[in-house]
Amino acid sequence: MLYSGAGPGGPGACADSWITGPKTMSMPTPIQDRSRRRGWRGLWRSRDGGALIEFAFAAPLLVVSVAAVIEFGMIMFMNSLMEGAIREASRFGITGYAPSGVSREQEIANMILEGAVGLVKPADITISTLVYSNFSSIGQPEPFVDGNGNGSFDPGETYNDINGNGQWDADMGASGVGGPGDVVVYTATVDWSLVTRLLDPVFGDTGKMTLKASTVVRNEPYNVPAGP
Ligand SMILES: [Ca+2]
Ligand SMILES: [Ca+2]
Repeated sequence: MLYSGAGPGGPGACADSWITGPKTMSMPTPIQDRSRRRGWRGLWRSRDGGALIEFAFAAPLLVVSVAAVIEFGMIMFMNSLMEGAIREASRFGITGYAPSGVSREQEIANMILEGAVGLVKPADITISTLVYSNFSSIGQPEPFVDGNGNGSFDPGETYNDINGNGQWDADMGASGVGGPGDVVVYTATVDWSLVTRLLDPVFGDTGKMTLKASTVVRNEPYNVPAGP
């Protein structure tokens, strides 16, 4: 027993009071404190191996978490860029204005590509525009006479070629950016390459995912002559 109340110091005295005389317990001196820290340090040293093993288990999770933050941050940033770019391009498109030497379609494509601020190669961006006469026609099939009554269009059945491309289409939208008063759907599809490739098991071995931004506008009646 290190401490006893039965020595000459009486109850509450320390064991070393047998040598130094009676005294009560007090705060450790700086020397005693350093000595204790060395002891604790030795104890910690003995646990270094355990800490390394714990870190070895935690490190992959930490790296994947950081990669996920980077990937989702970049995806959200890219989505935001493309939505802004396509809104800007559509606002230009509704005016009917075409700069000298550049078609409206090319100018709209240029604006969307510039909106990507070089984060995506032009080859990885697909821009499409579909033109409709009104909003309710968006995504609707061209009307047809269902001769065999099976509920779907079959070759040989009569149809109304709304978009004038010489064939029946499940979506009657026409190509181009439309004329005055037309409804136009702008869509930009980005073949986005992941930055770290650490999340390939989630997104697929190609390390790519598809991002899409879309907007619908009606063109201004820009060919209508101004009134008196
Ligand atoms: Ca049919
Ligand atoms: Ca057609």
